[in-house]
Amino acid sequence: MSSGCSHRGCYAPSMTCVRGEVPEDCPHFAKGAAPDDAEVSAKDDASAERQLRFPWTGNAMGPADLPYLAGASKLKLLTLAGASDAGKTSLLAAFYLLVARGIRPDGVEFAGSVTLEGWENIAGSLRWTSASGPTFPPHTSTGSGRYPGMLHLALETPQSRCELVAADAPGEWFSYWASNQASPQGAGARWLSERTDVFLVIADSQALAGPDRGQTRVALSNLLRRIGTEAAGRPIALVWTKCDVTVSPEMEARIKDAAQRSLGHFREFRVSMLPAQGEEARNRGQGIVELLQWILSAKPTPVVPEVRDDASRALFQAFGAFA
Ligand SMILES: Nc1nc2c(ncn2[C@@H]2O[C@H](COP(=O)(O)OP(=O)(O)O)[C@@H](O)[C@H]2O)c(=O)[nH]1
Ligand SMILES: [Mg+2]
Repeated sequence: MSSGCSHRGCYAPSMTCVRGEVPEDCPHFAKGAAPDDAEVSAKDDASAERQLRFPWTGNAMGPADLPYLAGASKLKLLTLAGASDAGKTSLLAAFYLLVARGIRPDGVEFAGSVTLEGWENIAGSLRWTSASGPTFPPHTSTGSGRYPGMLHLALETPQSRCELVAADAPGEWFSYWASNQASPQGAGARWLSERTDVFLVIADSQALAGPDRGQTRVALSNLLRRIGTEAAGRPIALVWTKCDVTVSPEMEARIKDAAQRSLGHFREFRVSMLPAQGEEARNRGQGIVELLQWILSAKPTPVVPEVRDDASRALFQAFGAFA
């Protein structure tokens, strides 16, 4: 999203003006446009002076765009936390493709999206056909951004409407954040962790079965520990991606044990873009609809305050109650 406006947080003319003005009438917009551009566009736009603009572009959203959706209803922000190449973008693309093709949890209906172009960008290359398996999306690069691209999907469920916003963040952010909460390179992961409603921690079966499995296990354990300290009762699922690849029972037990110690309460899912062995349908993968169903219904659990048998603290609390 390039900005032609000098006002902070305003992305006019690609989106509506944050001050509610027609951009051409806004002093910030005039200041923001480079003189050459301004002259050229003045000539070019002479006929189509005032275009119709929307508060969204269709592509992935940034944080500045969230208030537009948040104003309409309660958002559910979903974070896929996992290493690079763990299968995060493929999983998101799979949600979109299945919903678009009517393969959805019972009673759930597609109710719109303001980021259809963003979904198409990641899903275009997952190209599932009934005859052949998937090809995969391009790598999500770290770039210089501090904020993730977010994709929106409105779903009507039997209980209520859910405005799901999924963050497709680069895996590198989570690696930095897992080893150092204050890491500048992990700022994007920190931003997400502060705001997210549902965490998916991604366990890459292929990496956990491969030659670098030891390193992958340590990185995943660090990530589980970090999320465990930050989650504060928010729902978490441990998602084994690429479950078409078999992980050794010892490795699986060690990861589950790490998750148990770090997270306490969590759900577990297995997903793959490939069909289960012997299954005919090659265009729906495995476990994806079940995971989406859980995401839609997941709710935070109230955190019970730690009871400490500490006399001086009790005295302070008693004093606080009177003060
Ligand atoms: N075998 C297998 N490989 C997968 C699956 N999903 C993704 N991959 C592979 O993992 C690579 C990285 O996937 P991607 O979704 O880009 O990972 P991200 O970096 O976490 O977003 C892809 O290019 C595929 O080769 C799966 O379900 N099964
Ligand atoms: Mg990616």
